[in-house]
Amino acid sequence: MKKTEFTLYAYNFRSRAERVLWLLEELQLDYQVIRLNPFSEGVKNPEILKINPQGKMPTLLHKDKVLTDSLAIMEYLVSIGNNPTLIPSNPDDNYRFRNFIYYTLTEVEAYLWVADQAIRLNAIYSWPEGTQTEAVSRVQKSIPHLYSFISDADFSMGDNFTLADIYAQSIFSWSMSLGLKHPSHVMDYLKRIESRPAYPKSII
Ligand SMILES: N[C@@H](CCC(=O)N[C@@H](CS)C(=O)NCC(=O)O)C(=O)O
Repeated sequence: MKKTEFTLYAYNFRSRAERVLWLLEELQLDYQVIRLNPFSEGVKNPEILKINPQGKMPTLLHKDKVLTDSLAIMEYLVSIGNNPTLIPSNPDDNYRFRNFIYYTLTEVEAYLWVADQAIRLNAIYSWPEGTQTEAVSRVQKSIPHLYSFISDADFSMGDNFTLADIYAQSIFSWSMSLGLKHPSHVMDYLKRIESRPAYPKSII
């Protein structure tokens, strides 16, 4: 049997691995997904630790390489893929793109992650009572800046679909799973990007 070029390890529930899955589809790369249960009785799955000692998902195997960290994996895939417009190259567009990514990473995702640690992953991360509420309220304060990137244009960066759209979908849907509501122009944008043919049917 022919070996696939990429193997994506993902959890059997929503995680940052879904970002990488979507990009593999956009780039029409040859891949397989292995979904694993991360824990059994509070102990990390040894199969995951064997592949990535951090025990984190996503983990992507390509040739002899073990790639980790969703955004770094996505940039790697763009660098070897066939669609360079996924990362804007001219200085102004690239600034807007980086501004979106870095702001989201530090001001929004960091708190979504703490909230999730305090809820879904509480067995391994023990946060004090009230952490979830505080983390969600910080997301509530920081996320409106992202709304200003969404307009009548098809995508967050204008006319081209970019990694920022995959990331935005991940962040907006993650925050909705924690009870946040978004304005109607953002919900319309989500419908628009989720209707792309490459949006994976198997996304969790
Ligand atoms: N910065 C990493 C974070 C990876 C990460 O923490 N993934 C979560 C799932 S979304 C995980 O594996 N959590 C298990 C743990 O923290 O032990 C990325 O963007 O890929």
